[in-house]
Amino acid sequence: MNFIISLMTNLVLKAEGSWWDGAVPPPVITTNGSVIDSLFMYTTYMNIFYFVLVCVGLFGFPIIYRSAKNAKPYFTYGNKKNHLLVTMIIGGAVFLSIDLNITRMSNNDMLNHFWNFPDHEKEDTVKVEVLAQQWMWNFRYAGKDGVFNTADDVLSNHDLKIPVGKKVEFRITSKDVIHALYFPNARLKVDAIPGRITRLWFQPTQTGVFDIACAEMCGTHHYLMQAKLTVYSEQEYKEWLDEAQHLAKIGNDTANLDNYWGWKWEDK
Ligand SMILES: [Cu+2]
Repeated sequence: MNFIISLMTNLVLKAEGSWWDGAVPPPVITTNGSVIDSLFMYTTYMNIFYFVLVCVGLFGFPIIYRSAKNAKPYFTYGNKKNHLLVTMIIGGAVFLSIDLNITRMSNNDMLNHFWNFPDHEKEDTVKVEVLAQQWMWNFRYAGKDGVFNTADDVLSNHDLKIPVGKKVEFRITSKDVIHALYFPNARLKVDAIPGRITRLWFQPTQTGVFDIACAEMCGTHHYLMQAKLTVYSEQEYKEWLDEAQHLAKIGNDTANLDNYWGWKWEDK
């Protein structure tokens, strides 16, 4: 469905590039983003299958029962036992093969991938705290001491840097209204809600620069909440982090309380 909607939107709005560009989602750059694509493709193919079936009936029956071959019309209310049975079988097949099966697939994806958060004690992971505000994305790394909301934290706006191959967990909140942190290339988004901490994680598989957006209409300048995601090689990331930590140490205004918007990261 997503595929068809974006194809239609692109045909109507004539977005940049070829008409096909808007119909295909941006490349997946994470270990498990492709499960979302599979879900969309499955839904699309099943819809096409039943659409073709409906068309066969819609155009086939008028031809089979045309007046030239059936001079005497046959009247029916369609309420005989076998009519009801056929209706129930078709309805049941749609329900089982589309609704129930995509519910099963999404549930599996949730449990096996998206809610299967990394264990920070056992694995070498990256932790990032995120504060959304009208209209900016603030990112925070714990710094050398490994503790969030201290003077040596690395802070950045609209610019997120992570290493390739490592699991990255984000904990997100908002300063004002509801926003939504959206990584199109990871096929992930989660709401940023004032007074609550939400979270998501992914593991990038390739380096490069990608988009981050706000996926919640959060006010007049909602469109300004675009940020940049840079996936570095491990070496590049290490060099960047060393430099950023050095700059944080000499540059962070430790007296400015606005800089302490972070919180204690707790693993249950
Ligand atoms: Cu926003």
